Amino acid sequence: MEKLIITVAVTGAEVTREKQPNLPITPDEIADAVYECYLAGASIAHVHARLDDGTPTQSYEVYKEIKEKIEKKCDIIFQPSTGGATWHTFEERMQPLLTNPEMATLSAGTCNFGNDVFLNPMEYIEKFAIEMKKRNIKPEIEVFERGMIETAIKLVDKGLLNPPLHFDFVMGVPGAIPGTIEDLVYLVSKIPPGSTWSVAGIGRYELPLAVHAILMGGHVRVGFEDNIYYKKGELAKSNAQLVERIVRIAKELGREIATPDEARKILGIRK
Ligand code: KMH
Ligand code: ZN
Repeated sequence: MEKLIITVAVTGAEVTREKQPNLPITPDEIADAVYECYLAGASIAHVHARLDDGTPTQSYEVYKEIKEKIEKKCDIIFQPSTGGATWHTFEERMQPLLTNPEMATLSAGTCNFGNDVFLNPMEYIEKFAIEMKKRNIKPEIEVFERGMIETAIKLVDKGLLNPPLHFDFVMGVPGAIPGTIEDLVYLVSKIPPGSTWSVAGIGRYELPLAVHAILMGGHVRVGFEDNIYYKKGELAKSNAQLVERIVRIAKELGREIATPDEARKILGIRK
């Protein structure tokens, strides 16, 4: 089996310090948390920027600062979010692409997101894909519902995405696809041959889905964006603690961990 790519989603746009006191917020805190996760075995950093007061921002300047601070510490793959928070405008969501990252997220459809709506009409998806193609940024296609896989395939037909595609199944968001193993197996069965995939289970779904992904030959995303607990009733001490657990389990199950350069090779990213 391919080596395991571990993505860490250190901050997200929804979690607060009140809920998770160790949430990294400032560019320095985010870069330090990412570096700790890199040392633990993560090869991709999925990043959401925040203002110093914790408000999610899609500001080019803040993303650039975070990117530069991470690059000074290690060669982890920087993957900013084009999803932002549900209330960010399309124009704001575009801004992280201006930093020319190696990768970025591309959400492939609209869904309910708790009490909010995560809005991704075709026009947005196509414009993000065009911009990523222009800048040679590898899209990670975020799938919150099964139909989003079909949308990605349509973009391949239109020449806006180049296969092999890389999918991330975000499972267990209230209002979107549940975080069950059956749903994961179903999604994996529907992606084009030759694609790569990872799973980001939300909350209590994070660990069981990650373990199944390791066994199925997929890849794994963990971190405070998706889950703030180590186990029921016990907050995680850090993002790195969640990465370290995945590394231990993967090794026990016979999956070696990919370095950032090995992840680049698996995903077809040219540095
Ligand atoms: N915060 C969510 C509304 C992404 O990063 O691309 C969207 C999200 C997806 O987190
Ligand atoms: Zn995100």
